[in-house]
Amino acid sequence: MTAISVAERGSVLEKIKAVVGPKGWTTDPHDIEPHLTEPRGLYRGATPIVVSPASTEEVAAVVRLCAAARQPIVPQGGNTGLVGAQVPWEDGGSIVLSLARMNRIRAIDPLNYTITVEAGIILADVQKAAEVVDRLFPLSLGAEGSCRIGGNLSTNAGGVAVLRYGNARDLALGLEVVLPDGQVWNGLRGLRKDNTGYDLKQLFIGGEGTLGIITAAVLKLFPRPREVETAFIALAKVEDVMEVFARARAASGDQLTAFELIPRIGVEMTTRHLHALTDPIAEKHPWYVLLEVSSSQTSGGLRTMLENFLAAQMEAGLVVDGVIAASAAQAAELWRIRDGMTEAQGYAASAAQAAELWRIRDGMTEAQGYEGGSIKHDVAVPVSRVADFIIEACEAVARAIPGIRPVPFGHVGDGNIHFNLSQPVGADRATYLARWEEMNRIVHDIVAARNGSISAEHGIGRMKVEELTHYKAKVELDLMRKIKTALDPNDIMNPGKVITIGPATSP
Ligand code: FAD
Ligand code: 2HG
Ligand code: ZN
Repeated sequence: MTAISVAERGSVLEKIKAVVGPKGWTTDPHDIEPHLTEPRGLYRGATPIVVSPASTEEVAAVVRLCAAARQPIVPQGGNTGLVGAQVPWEDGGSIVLSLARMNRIRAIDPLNYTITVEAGIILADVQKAAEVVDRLFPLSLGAEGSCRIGGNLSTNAGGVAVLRYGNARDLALGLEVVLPDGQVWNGLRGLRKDNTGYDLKQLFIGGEGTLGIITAAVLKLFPRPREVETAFIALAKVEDVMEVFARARAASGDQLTAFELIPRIGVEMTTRHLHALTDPIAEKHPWYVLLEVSSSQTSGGLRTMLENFLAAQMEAGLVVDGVIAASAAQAAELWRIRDGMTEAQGYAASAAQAAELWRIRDGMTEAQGYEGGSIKHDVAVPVSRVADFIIEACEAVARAIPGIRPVPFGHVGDGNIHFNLSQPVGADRATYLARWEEMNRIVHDIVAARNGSISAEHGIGRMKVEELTHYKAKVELDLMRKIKTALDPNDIMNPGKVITIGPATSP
């Protein structure tokens, strides 16, 4: 990491404190702690200070000071990222810049179907604000109560409605960004059409804080759905899952909003660990899909369409059982199973629990850590290859570690499989997790053979930096490095994450 002397650091920290005022910084170890760990207990960093500016001007002033002193910065939103990108390095050389205090709605324009928000607003609060003006902000994911828009954009978050509305990249019309030299780029345009040169906002979306700090965004809104129908269906074979998906798309027109795969082991894990959750279908089946259709019209035909569709699939032998939610409350219960998948596999639900997870990490037993160690893969393959990927990858990992428990789940309608691998029952967690890279290679090779992606929606962070260099073409890596070097020549923005630009910057 860029060298900076102790005296220089002390001086820059004092200047930063003066810029943001007493409410805008903390060096208290207790207050800093939640910013250092990530909730699976995989990484724990260090920092001398967490800075929380209250305005774009304050962010810019902080960045200018850091640029002058070559002081590395780690931008942080809700700290729910799953690849360690938001966690500072262990050497304590970076400051954490939290956007949490920048959580205002700057404007809402129902006629233009847009909302302009500061980067620190929590995703669920954007959804609620849209609802108030009878609009929908469709980005939706399990962490929506704590992740923040700047983090969603910086990771190009996906979630459960990509099928219908696209990912974060598709939902942003304009950005305001503080660049690594402290200049502010005001690109807050609410335009659907704007071909005035390179689409610069796309560099920062998915940039994981390595190219600049997003301080505000203009986001797209949509008509509110008037009818929503949710079904939980059971299937015998994963090949049938994808056949049902193709048929559901055709049968529902453009009304399929979500198509989420859950394996039997996922239902067992969530019902075992999440409070008051029960199996929605009495019989056990190998695969389930949580399927949602929605319409902004109120013709009342959606439920009949879904019932007829499922009856036809049962007749065809593809769907073996299923329930359609009778109320919004029942639908929410079904979604709790889906959204609880991450927690049940060992993700702490709160900062306090995360800290505890870290403390007990090495000696963790199955009971303490829900299902014990979980080796993660967030991969994408063409939708037509989802089933054969799952079958081949399950066989391959079982050959390597007998008793391993694959938990393939998620947004298969987008070709995105969270191919997570829970440790064999009774295995030692640390010994199991030590095989992370070996498992990654097995799974990612199978993905690469299908022209897939080793990170569908969570990003690269620090977890997949090496893996990226293994699978991306040199020409693509070189382009990424050129962009990083052009925008951030001193490598102060989240250094060492996503792409490294030289030995001097490799932590
Ligand atoms: P953080 O974790 O704080 O940061 C993530 C990255 O963005 C870091 O690189 C950070 O430096 C950078 N960053 C944050 N704010 C800014 C900013 N203002 N400017 C520049 N850089 C910034 N992800 C999905 O895509 N789909 C899912 O379905 C999904 N489900 C999840 C479910 C659970 C239970 C959990 C815990 C996580 C899930 N995630 C999912 C991952 C995570 O929620 C997303 O990546 C989210 O978008 C991160 O937002 P955050 O505010 O927590 O960002
Ligand atoms: C989800 O879809 C998230 O629930 C998290 O992307 C996936 O836990 C995971 O690996
Ligand atoms: Zn996901």
